[in-house]
Amino acid sequence: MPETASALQSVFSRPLVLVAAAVGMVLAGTLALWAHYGTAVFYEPACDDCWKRRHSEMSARNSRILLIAAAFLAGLALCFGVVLIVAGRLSSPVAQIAAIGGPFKLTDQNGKVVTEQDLKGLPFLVFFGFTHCPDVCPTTLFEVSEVMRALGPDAERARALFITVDPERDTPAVMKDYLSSFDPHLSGLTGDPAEIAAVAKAYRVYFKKVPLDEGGYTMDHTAIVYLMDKTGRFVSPFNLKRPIEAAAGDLRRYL
Ligand SMILES: [Cu+2]
Repeated sequence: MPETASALQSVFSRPLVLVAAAVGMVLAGTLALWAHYGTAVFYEPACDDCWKRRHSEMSARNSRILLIAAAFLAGLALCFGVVLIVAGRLSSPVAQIAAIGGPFKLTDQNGKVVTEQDLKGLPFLVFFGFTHCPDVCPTTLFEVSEVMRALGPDAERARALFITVDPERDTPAVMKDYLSSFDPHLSGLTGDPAEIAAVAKAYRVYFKKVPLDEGGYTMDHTAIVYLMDKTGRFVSPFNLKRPIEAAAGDLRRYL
């Protein structure tokens, strides 16, 4: 529910939506005015008989009120239609984010094959990176380790995945050595280039090999930590820039 509320909030905080709403309201008002003045001419009473005239004025007024109401409602409906269409188009990246994740088959730091089936029933964090990363990856893995540590015994019911985007260098043995400095609940996953490309695509992670002037290469990569629930569905990006206890509490909610 908080996700829905914040999604709505983000949609209605967009200037385009507000403009659409304003245009819709002006349109509604214009239609109502048109109904009031524009149609008056059709009901000009033919005045030869008093009773008849009074009767026709009454029905004309009723019709006009109905028309004004109808026009106003039509304008309002149009306004909301426009808002919904605009909001739908703007929030489609949210829908795309919701499609993050999916099946994968990779190898962990102990040489064991891991698939999404092994994570059924466990909420997990996913982070893509590489062991040669100078700062972002080690910092993130350190923070993830702190979160897992803060979970205490509950960490057994959660997982954290570190998936390499550099399978060429990050063999299971290299991953094992690298992860020995972090929390043991972290799984370091690698695979062949096709498997890595597939899992990165499923998680909408960008990565690219960048040659270095001094020789060798580094990797450019998306550095978002994803929170997935126990059914493997994407929940939200996981914010590590907050007190560890708060981050751990957030993960604990999905246990
Ligand atoms: Cu990195």
